[in-house]
Amino acid sequence: MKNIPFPSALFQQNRERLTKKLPPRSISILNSNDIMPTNADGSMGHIQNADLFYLSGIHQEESILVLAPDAVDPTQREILFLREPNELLTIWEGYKLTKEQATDASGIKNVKWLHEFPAIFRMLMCEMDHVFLNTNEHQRSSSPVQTRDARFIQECQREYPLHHYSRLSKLLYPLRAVKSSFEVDAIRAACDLTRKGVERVCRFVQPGVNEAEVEAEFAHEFIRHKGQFAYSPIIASGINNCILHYNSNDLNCKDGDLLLLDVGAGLGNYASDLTRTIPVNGRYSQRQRQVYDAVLRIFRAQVAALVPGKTTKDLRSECEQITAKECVDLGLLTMDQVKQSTPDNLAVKKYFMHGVSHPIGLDVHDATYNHLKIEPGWVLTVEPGIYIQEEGFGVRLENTVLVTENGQLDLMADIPIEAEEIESLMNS
Ligand SMILES: [Mn+2]
Repeated sequence: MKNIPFPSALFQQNRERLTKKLPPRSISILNSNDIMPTNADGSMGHIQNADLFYLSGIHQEESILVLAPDAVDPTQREILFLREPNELLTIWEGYKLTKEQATDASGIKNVKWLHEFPAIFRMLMCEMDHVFLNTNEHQRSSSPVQTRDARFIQECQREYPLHHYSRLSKLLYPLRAVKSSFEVDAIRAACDLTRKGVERVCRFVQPGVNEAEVEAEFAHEFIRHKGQFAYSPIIASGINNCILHYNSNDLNCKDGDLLLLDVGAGLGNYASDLTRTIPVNGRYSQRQRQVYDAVLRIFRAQVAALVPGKTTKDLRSECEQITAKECVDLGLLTMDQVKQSTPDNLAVKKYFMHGVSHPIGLDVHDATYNHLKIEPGWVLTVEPGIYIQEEGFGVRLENTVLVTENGQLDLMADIPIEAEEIESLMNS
């Protein structure tokens, strides 16, 4: 990932917001993500821990952030520990941050090298009572691999068993959900890059192109603007429309088929998330258009439904209700089937089986808890769909939307979504 600079004020502000929620004599410790190995001497690219980045703006591996707002020595209240650069490291791995650069990026004045961590940490632990440690609490996270934070939790609790331990995520996730103006601008820039990709692809697609070529068009547009895919793109033509997480992206697009594009650009550390379903030959068939317009109506209704006070679960059940009605109008379900639905056995799930909104920001599926209620400043996706296996196609539409005090701001409002707009772009 290419580093897009943010003002250090963003991270300073984030630390202040967290500090206000901490009880007296607290210490919080956050670790970088590991660089994951592949085979032989290979490794994957480094993806920074989003919580550490949120509080420091630091991209580098093996970094540790320590926050102890009540430390007796005022210089110890915010400390960043980094790998010490040396000539060998620079030759093999490239440039590592100097202390001055780390201060510029983070606003943290006290930057130390990693070898100084144990002694300073011990001193602070002896002063503090409450320890806040970082965990990944996304409900669908299922990695068997232990993170650096998880290893640290074990070491820390073994070394200091009588401290009072708490989960930092409980405090941090509600903060991360409410985006600052810096963050909204960053997400908006990612959305704008997604727009460039969509426009390019709509002009490119025609019968016979391969899904892989379509993916490459997006990649070209994203990478030349210093962005990347925010997540593995789904480029799914024909019946693959109905496979929710299809990502083999290697079939030829056939005349008469629909092509589902679930693709978002990431820029700096921020993500965007979009889905469009376009006709391979540039014109929707009558039936495709019927389904498309139904999904677009649901989309419009669900954007308007993004109001403070609701949970994403509330949004999902509202969406299920209106999707069920549209499925009746499309002849997919009968009124009786809809009426006989029970919460555990919704008829509409045959055609719409996923959630309609998730928060987005540093992560595509951003840090959240199900019980959190939407507040102004949240950025969420809106992504209804109708998937008709028996007719061999599905339609999903998705934009990234900001919730404001008095409504919603669709950050992708300028990306074509009406069927006619898509057709005219494809035929231009
Ligand atoms: Mn999404």
